[in-house]
Formats: sequence, C-alpha cells, structure tokens
Amino acid sequence: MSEKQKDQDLSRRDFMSIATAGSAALGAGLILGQPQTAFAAPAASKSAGHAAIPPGWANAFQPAATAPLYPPRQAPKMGEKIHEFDIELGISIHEIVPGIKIHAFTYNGTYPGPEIRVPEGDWVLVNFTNRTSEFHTIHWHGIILANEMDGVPNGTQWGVGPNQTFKYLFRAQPAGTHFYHCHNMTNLHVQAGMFGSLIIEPKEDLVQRVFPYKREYTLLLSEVDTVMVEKQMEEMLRMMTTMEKMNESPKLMKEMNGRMMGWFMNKKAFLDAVKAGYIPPYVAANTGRNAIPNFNFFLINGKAYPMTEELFIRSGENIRVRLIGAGAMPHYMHLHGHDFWHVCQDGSPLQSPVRLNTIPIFPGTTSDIIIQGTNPGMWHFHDHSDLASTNNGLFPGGMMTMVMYEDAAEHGVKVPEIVQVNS
Ligand SMILES: [Cu+2]
Repeated sequence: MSEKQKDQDLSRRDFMSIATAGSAALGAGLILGQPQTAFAAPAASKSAGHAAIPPGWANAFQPAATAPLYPPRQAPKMGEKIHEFDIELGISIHEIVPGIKIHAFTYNGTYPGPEIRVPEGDWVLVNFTNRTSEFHTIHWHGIILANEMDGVPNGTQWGVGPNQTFKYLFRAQPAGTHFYHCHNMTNLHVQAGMFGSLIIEPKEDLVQRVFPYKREYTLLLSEVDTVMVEKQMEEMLRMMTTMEKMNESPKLMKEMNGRMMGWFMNKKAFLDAVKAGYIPPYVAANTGRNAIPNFNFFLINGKAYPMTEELFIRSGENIRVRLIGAGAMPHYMHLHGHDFWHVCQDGSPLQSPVRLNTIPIFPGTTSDIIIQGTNPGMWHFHDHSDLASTNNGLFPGGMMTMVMYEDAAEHGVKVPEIVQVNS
C-alpha cells in the first residue's frame, strides 16, 4: 500500500527517557511555558484578534469552484499515471484495548484499512477482492468520480460477493483529506472496521505554504458497540451458506432478494410485494431499539485510550492533523493549552483559517488543523463529549490522545509517565 506516516516511530517510552534526561533543566531557571525557539509561523498568530487571516492565505470565493477539475467520466490516457492497489477483505480479530477484542471486517487485515495517498490528477486503480461470505463495496467518500465507481450496492453496482473482485478506477480529485468505507450494511460494516483514509495531495499546497510543516497525522474517529458487532458478526457467519448459494447465480439472487435480504429491483417491485403480504423486516419485532447501536468504545484509528497513538511535536514546529468523521456520531476534538488553526474542511482550504481550541467533527466530514508548537508539555487532545472519554462506561478511555513535545524537558517541563484505566 501507500507509504506509512513518517516520523511517528518515537515511542512514548523514548519520549519519557528524553524527558527524564532533561529534567535537570528544571533547576536551571527556565521559565515554564515559554519556548525559546523562534516561532516559524504566520505573523497573524501573534497579532491581536481571532479573525486575523494568516498572511499569504489567498483563497478568493469562486462560484464555479465546486466543479470537478477533470471530467469524471474520462478514461486514462497514454502517459497518465495510474496508482494500483490491491485490497482484500477478510475477517480478523481486532484488539481495541487489552482485553477487548472483536471480530472485524478488515481491508488488508488492518482496522482501519490502509491509507491510500496519491497526487491530485493521477488515476487510482483498486482491485477489491472479497474473501468473506457477505456482500461489500468500497465507497470513495468525497471523490468526484464516474457514477459506476461510487461503490453503492444495488445503487451504482451489485455488491461484491464472496471471492469476487471489483476494479475501482477513478481520477484523484478533488485534493485534500478524504476517506473510503464499505457502503453495504454500513451500520455494522463500518463499526466492524471497513474504513480508511484517502489523502489526495494537491499540486500546490496552500496549507504547506502558509504553515510550513514536516510532520502530519491522520486521525480516523469512529465508535463501536462491541456487543452488537459480536452478535451480528456471529449471525453473519451462520448465514454464510445461504449467502454463498445466492452468489452462485445472479438470477437466483434477484429472485430471492426480496424475501431473503430485503432487496427489490425497483420501488414498484417493493410496493407490489407489500400489497401481496410481504412484511418489511423493520416492522418485525426483532428490530428496533435493540438493533440501534449503544456505543461503548470510542476510537482513534481503531484504538481507544490508553492505546491511542500520541502526536509528537517540537517547539516552533507546525504539525498538520487530519481529522476524519468516519463513524456515526459527532465528536468535539479539544486541545489543551493551545489554540489551533482550522485550515481545510472536507478536503478544501477554507476561505480563511479559523482559530479554535475545539473543533466539531460530524459524521462524513473531514477537517484539517494546524497545531503550532507554542507551549511545551504533554497536552490532552480528546473528544470533549464526556461520553466518548470512556471505555465500556469507565473514565478515562475512548477518544483521547496526547500532543507530546519531544523537547519538553529542554524547556523545563516534566511530563509524568502515568497510564490510567480507571479513576
Ligand atoms: Cu461491507
């Protein structure tokens, strides 16, 4: 797959050893909270007033700007670059935190799936092979592509059945932070791990120009009802034989769909079936409140605190953080000790960056922020909804991580090494 995020290999333990080694600086008279490094950041951050636009940020309003850069129905031409990826879907065991494991649908064995990162305007070819007994697709969320490639089962394509391969081909547009996910039974399949980031790098990056950065992090935010996932995954495994039989014959599948799966060829076929006595499953007693997820784990890149990965920064450094609302609930990411710049929404640069300390991430949205290294220490970065800072109802846990200054000790800040799983 695409290359891994760089520069994240410094473990918390390494960080602590750095912090401990430098702790003598505490006695050396350093003033806490005042970084000595020159601050490589826009002058606007030093100016008064929250509305100041960082200099160099020219992003004038254009009424036609939402039109695709390239015609979505074009085919690749000679000389155009095609990035090819193989994605195989299987069933894995995924550990959220020690002691909590669930059955997961995984793209290439990871929860969430692998990052796809390509330059804007190049082509993406994904060979998607389904090695499970359920139907799946991949929907390319936020991408402007040909209708047939949109990955909506029984909408723009038949679901990809067991051991079938579907080739998704599209041009990488528009630039920015996007994601992909299964569009079949999304309530279960996304909770079960079928989502991942899709980063399209622009030819000219306004964010990089105005806020020079070397390190970036992508945080996929989601949540899971582990009881529901386990129950439904077990049911799915029991249904395996029926599903495989249906897959043997598309004709049989079309005939059986109404009764077996609740699929109809069109609206009239559905209404005719109702007239003939068909009872839709949502009327039946086995659904309702019990089938609505009651989320008990809240995840960043598939993990809950304390197993979430920290974000590392140094004084004077800018880091870019891509936040993706991949799940079913809104989250309100709050950073302690800093304001940050909200620079992009749903991939595109804002008309002007917005200064915040808490940013709402709604389902299906992406927000890019720039954190400037202005306050050495170890700072909580978490969903400010208290519901989401728990594991199975116990605080602390869930959607929480830390922004860790690698040079905290040099600035006289001592960072405690505590891992807490109950208060
Ligand atoms: Cu799926």
